[in-house]
Amino acid sequence: MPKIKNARIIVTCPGRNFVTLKIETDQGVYGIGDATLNGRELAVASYLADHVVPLLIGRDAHRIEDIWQYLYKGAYWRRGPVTMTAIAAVDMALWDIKGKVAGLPLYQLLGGASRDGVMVYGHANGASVEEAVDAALVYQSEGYRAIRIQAGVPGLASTYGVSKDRYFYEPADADLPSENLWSTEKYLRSVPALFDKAREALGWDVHLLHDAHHRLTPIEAGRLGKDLEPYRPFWLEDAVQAENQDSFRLIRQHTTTPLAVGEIFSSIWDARQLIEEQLIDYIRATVVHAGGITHLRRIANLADLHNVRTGCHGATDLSPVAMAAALHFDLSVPNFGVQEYMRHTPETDTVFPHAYSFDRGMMHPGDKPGLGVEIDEALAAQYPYKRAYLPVNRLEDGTMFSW
Ligand code: GCO
Ligand code: MG
Repeated sequence: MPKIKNARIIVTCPGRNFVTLKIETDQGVYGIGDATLNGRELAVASYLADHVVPLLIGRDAHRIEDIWQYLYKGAYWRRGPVTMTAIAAVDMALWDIKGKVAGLPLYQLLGGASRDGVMVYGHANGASVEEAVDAALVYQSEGYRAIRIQAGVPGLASTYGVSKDRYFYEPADADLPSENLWSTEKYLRSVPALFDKAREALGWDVHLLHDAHHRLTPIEAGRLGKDLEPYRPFWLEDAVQAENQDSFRLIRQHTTTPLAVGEIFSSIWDARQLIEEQLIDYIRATVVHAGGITHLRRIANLADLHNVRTGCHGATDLSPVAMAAALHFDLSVPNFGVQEYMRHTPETDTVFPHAYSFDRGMMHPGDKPGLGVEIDEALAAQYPYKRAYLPVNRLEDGTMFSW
């Protein structure tokens, strides 16, 4: 059995910050895991280096479930994004090792492929409806079958989901948080027009998605869902803050627009009521922020019992290591829905050479043993950590609001 000999944390910034855990064994085989928590990267790096790595040395790398339980229960302090991201990184690296030892790609260890490929959605954004629709047309011409569409809100200087680059959205853009302004009234007025124009230009054979980024009240979300029903959106994401899971009951009473939530969830407990009461249609928890493959499988299994499908988060702050793990998971899980995919910069892709591929809107993790992704450490060292925060958001009268 391979014993864990050493574990190291690699922090690099090839265009944006990433934290990677590398676990080495006495048999030469090693594994890597993503530990990136956008805007709070060094907290996870320290949690791993100071509190987790000493616990790993000498353990049998094949005992993935036992190590997961040891790190979760053994900390006494349970859940939370920092802890669960650190556990996720260990979990991913151990699955990588197991796959390499078995000589099999990870999806084979998870039960094999349940489908031929993984449908992904890309991000189309624009300062105006016209620009956003133009960007969506580009995605459609590249073969995307699902497109998230966000447009600037008339009367607001900046809008969530809209960046300088229409094909590349990177929100963690400043050394100190940039401040955005928000008006729910202006936003709610603008979205139906966006969907109207998008359907007119793109037709009905493409899935359209939209993200409200936790900014509405349940009744406002119900109204937006209802207004969008004629355009048959694939989902309305993060309509409200999800700390209070009861909120979704109210939204459900008013709309048949499918609901997605969970990119900031760190454990099954954040989603339990939402899933068991069938208050959502897609669970967006990710392999990196929700405790790794081991825990995400548990969430997906619960979801499967209640007709909830997966729609994992896959923004650029999830490194290619997390992206690879997500694709193995997506290919194998029975109740897969869709996977978010935002292309990384060429710098990021060269620091993390990977086997996964994109072809006309579908992705595949590739057939390399383990995760099928590497980190070029010499290159990573050339990109030192650079502090970067996500923006914050205020109402027009200055009230602090959800970003
Ligand atoms: C999405 C997300 C992202 C997040 C970002 C935070 O749906 O892709 O909302 O854009 O805001 O990943 O780190
Ligand atoms: Mg989102």
